[in-house]
Amino acid sequence: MDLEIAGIIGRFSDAMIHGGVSEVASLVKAERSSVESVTVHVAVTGTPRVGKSAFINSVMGFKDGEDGAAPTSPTQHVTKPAPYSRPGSPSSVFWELPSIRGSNLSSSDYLKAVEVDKYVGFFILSSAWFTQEAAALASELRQVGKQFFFIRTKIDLDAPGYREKEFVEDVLHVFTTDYFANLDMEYVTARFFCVSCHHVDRFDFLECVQALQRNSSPPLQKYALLLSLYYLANKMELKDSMREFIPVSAVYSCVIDPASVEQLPYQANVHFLYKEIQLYRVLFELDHPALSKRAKLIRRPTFVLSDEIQTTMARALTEKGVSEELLKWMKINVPVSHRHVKWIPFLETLPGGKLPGASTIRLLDTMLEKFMDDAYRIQRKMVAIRRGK
Ligand SMILES: Nc1nc2c(ncn2[C@@H]2O[C@H](COP(=O)(O)OP(=O)(O)OP(=O)(O)O)[C@@H](O)[C@H]2O)c(=O)[nH]1
Ligand SMILES: [Mg+2]
Repeated sequence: MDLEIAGIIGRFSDAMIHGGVSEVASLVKAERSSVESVTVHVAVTGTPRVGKSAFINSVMGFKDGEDGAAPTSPTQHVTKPAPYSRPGSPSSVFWELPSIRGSNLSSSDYLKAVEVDKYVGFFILSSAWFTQEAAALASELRQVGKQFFFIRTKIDLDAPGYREKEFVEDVLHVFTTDYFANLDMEYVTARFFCVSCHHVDRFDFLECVQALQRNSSPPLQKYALLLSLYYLANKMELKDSMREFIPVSAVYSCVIDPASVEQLPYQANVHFLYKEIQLYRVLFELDHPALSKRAKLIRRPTFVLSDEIQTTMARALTEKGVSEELLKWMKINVPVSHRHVKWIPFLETLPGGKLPGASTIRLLDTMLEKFMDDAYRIQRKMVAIRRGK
């Protein structure tokens, strides 16, 4: 699926005209599996021992030495790109690239050797000042149209004034002393972040991953990055990206194995909707494993966070609850949001008219909105506890 909404609606409408509901059913399955099969590749490079492996491990949530983690001992640096992904979540792969120092390759030959086209973006790491090699690489990346970020690592060790202008200019000094025609200080500073791989929740760690997610294109790659690294994502951006898919899920519920539901005047695939809402709950970290992991970070029992959840479906999700919500949205009959209005003409062609699709869209849209509010309440609670309130 290319996420070009007009294109998707066009394909659905054509399928309905030429093959009816069964053709729409095959298409909706194909569109979903094409989304699920997207893999996004991200490159992590820099000079030796700057923390490339540790950075990847922190993004993936690996502990040092854990199965699948990138090795961080001095004897184990990579000589060719090495891929890492989270078990069960292969849609984003972070590659540790060989050091940019000592290869005797020009920047463009280095990028050719590591297959630059494969990656959606590059993180260029340094644990001190950025060097000539890093700047030349960035210059080349800009020329070939790849996004990149400068990451100053190990900030926990020695940078009390890391947000100060003097510090930033010192670390990025090479850009002012050497001539990089397509990289001025303003451009470079906008892509500069300070991280500690031992503190994912401090300094700029979240910001640098979110910048990658926000600036990735095409939209399908952005969507895959947001979903696979949901625990680092900006929740508003995650929600906005997922909202685009809601009508496709509503169509799925209407045409793939729909069944009768008590009191509902149309058939729906309640089990599918239940799984969909369960996924929302995981992505907004409202499920029990996520809550208890976060509660441990603030040294509190899990209920301190779960008590912040106000949405019934986030607290206790059941298929019966999904059926009741569907019934509720069918009765209320509120129009779909502005964003989804374009789908109405197509939904009207489905069995039972627009009501089944439209009320399912409203249900899923409301769940996303409410789950995000719950996620923010939990976030605020954690901040308050950390501040000792
Ligand atoms: N304090 C601190 N130490 C770090 C940080 N990142 C990495 N390290 C340490 O720095 C050392 C090198 O980290 P690696 O992740 O192996 O660095 P690398 O760039 O992959 O190294 P090579 O692959 O050998 O070039 C390890 O001992 C890490 O534990 C950080 O943000 N803070
Ligand atoms: Mg390494």
